[in-house]
Amino acid sequence: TSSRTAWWRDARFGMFIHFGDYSNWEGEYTRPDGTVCRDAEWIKRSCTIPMAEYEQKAATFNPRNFDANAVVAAAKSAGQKYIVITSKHHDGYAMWPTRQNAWNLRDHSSFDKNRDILAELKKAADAAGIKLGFYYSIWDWHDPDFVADFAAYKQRMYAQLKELVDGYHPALLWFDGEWTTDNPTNNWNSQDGEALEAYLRGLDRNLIINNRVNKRRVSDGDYGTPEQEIPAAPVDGQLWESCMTINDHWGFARYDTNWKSGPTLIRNLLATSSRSGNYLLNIGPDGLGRVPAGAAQQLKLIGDWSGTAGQG
Ligand code: JFZ
Repeated sequence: TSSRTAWWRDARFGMFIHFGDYSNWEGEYTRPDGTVCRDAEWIKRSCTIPMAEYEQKAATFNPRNFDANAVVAAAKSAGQKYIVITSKHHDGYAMWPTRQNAWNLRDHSSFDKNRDILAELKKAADAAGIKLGFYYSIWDWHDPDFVADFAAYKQRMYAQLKELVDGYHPALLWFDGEWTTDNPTNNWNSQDGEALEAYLRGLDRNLIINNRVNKRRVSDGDYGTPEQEIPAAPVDGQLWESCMTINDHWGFARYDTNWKSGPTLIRNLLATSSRSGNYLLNIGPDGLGRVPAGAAQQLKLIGDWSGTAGQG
């Protein structure tokens, strides 16, 4: 344990945010034959939406109601100490104006060209004393080079991560998608993981990085990431964080109002912290960028119960 990870070890409770162009589908795709297919951040893939159609929909994405202060206030109301938002999910769409391609919220949307939601969130989080981190998917469904020319893809990925680290100074990076077998000749291997981790620590030696940057071994990154489960005991003294949905999806789905109850959420928070883990509880803002009222309500319940609301 090092002083570098001290804030994270003490935090115990964070907010995960799955937000992207997929949020604009609101969890439902109507096929040309009229049948309906449902999923959230995976909708492109699970519902086999043709790329051209998926891109057209992204061009209408306009999260004009995204309010960074409201998001941070919701986190505060729950007693959450850090926020991890999807900067790029598997569909490859960047939520900041990346210079590596045009598949991003600035260049491929109907959103205000002067706004940058990651910058807005960073500013609001800093003002509230909340740490900000970025989820970043190694797997990319949009960039043809993910399969065609992996070296070229990796170069763009490094460039995007440099944009994120230099431009927004995140406290943490949360990798995912290292497990894909989409490219059988170029699976993410331990050399890839080691090289990427070393590169990032060269950019900012204080970064906290999850172990999905590599092969999820105890020695990879700073902490393990069991998903939708709370392990009975920590693995080999490794720091860990359990991420969970607050309903049944990560991304927004308008029909999903199956909010976990206050007692369930509080039990999960207690179970993780009593085993020295962190609890990363997810919300999925809707296509306009609004935090669903049901999610905000459950977050406040946790804060009211634990008495930490507004204490920072
Ligand atoms: C991944 C994503 O595919 C998903 O959309 C979401 O972002 C989630 C937080 O992470 O899903 C996973 C990742 C790892 C496993 C399962 C689902 N796993 O190791 O079993």
